[in-house]
Amino acid sequence: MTNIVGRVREAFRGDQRVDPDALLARLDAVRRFLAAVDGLLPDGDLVPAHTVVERAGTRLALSRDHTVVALAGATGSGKSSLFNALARLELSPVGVRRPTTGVTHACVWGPLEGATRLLDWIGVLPRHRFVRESALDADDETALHGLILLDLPDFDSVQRSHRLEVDRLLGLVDQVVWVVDPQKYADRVIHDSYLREFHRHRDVTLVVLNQADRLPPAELPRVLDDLRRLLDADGLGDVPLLATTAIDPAGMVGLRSALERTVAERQAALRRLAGDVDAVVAGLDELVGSARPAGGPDDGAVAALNRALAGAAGVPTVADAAERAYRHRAGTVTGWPLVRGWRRLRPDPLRRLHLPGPTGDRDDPAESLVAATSVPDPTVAQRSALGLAIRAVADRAAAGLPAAWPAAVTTAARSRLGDLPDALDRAVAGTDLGLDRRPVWWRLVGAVQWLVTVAAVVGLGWLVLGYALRALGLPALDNPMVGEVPLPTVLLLGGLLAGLLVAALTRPVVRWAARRVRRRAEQRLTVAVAAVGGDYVLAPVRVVLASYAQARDALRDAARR
Ligand SMILES: Nc1nc2c(ncn2[C@@H]2O[C@H](COP(=O)(O)OP(=O)(O)OP(=O)(O)O)[C@@H](O)[C@H]2O)c(=O)[nH]1
Ligand SMILES: [Mg+2]
Repeated sequence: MTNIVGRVREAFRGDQRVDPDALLARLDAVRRFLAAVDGLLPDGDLVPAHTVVERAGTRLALSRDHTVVALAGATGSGKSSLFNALARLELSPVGVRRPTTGVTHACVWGPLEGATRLLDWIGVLPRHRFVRESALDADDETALHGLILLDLPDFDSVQRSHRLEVDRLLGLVDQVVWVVDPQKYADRVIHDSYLREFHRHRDVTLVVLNQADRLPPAELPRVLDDLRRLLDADGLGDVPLLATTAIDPAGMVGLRSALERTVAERQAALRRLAGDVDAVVAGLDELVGSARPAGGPDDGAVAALNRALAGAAGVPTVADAAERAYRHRAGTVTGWPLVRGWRRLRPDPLRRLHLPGPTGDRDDPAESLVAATSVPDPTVAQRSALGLAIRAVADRAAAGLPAAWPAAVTTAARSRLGDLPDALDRAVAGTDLGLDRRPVWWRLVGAVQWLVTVAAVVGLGWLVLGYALRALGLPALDNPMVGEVPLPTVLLLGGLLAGLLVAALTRPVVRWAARRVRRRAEQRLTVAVAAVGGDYVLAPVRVVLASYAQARDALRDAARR
């Protein structure tokens, strides 16, 4: 399984330019990802992605000509002093009482108008916004045109509101200048809570060791080396590290030219957002991974599901009834005519289940609308077998997917469980069991039975008439002879024997045909029931698997720098 984060890291280059269109495409991929997983993954895990999409959309829609740079650091490190030194004006009060700066101050190089909406979004109060554009020194400052410098409160503040303000702004600004001083540069708070967290934004990160003048010149390289080592451990090995002295213009040259480069490149906003997308992708990687799901559950699990559905739908019961109905109906047509009527009085096995009777209709025409059969409800065992089969389908379909997905697949597989009984009932009721038409051979046999019965009745009548005439002393009938036996006797006995013989010969044929009917009914019902399983169990599962594939592809696109 290739790790997306790994690929992001590989693709990462500190000085790589970020193409705005490529960034927009990545953001679009994050949006597609969010759409694909909507309702499938826990909302809480998706907050950072939603935030980045929303924030990036707004930032890119606002001024791209401005670069928002924040001075962040511990109290007393000299943020406000650097801010004032860069502005060459005393804009943000510098004090001895700590913390001094409680609200963010902003200085805009160039006209304020273009920056106003950006500052509104960032949330700097109008009375703390300053403009650095003086006719006197306009030329000196042109290199910084487009810069919006923010002097942040202290992030290690005793004031909780300061920390919250800093955390909020660090999520919005384009570039951060971390200000440390010789005393506190190794503080754990700055490294553990802030710098380390910023490792994905190292191409918009700059670290300055301020108050360099407080160190003996020989000490400075040693402190810088030590700081560099700490930055390496924070994952910020390649970020620029400068020494500054806020109280001496000469000590500001390095920082000023670094900011001039940043402003000239106009890349900071794009790089920051690209870093945000990297962070989001890395956070989502575990949720989605890169497993390629099967197109659906395997054949074995589907076959087991279909068997369980057939059991729950009463397919064996209906197939059995179809076999008995065939025998019953054949009997009413091919049986000995004198007992047919009695047979007809017995209920048709299929009609007892409220399935189509001999004429293909139902007892009550209204029933066909609701298609409710009287097939017995599934037993507890059948229900639990169905539950297990659905679970197995979900498990097999979700095999190999990252943790959050199997639950989503199982939920999808069970999502229409409540509708399943009615759907199965409708499927059974709507299946043509192949019993609508009476086979021609039934009628032929029925006609033969009538013929031989009529012969027997004629023979009987003839004999009775002969006896009656003889009893009354009237002249006897002249019975024609068939060999040695009188014709009426031949008709009576022959008719009866022939009837029995036809019945005896027909019975095994009917049994054989009834078994075929049963098998055919079983096949057709199984197909109908499997279609219900496809619609009500497999289709929702496939939707989740398709969403997974879309999410995975979208995340892969979002990871592409
Ligand atoms: N010697 C020397 N002192 C400095 C330097 N930078 C700042 N200071 C002093 O350090 C103290 C704190 O400076 P600030 O600029 O208020 O520090 P801050 O980071 O803004 O502090 P908070 O607003 O409380 O977060 C002040 O007394 C400054 O004069 C520097 O480069 N060299
Ligand atoms: Mg300050």
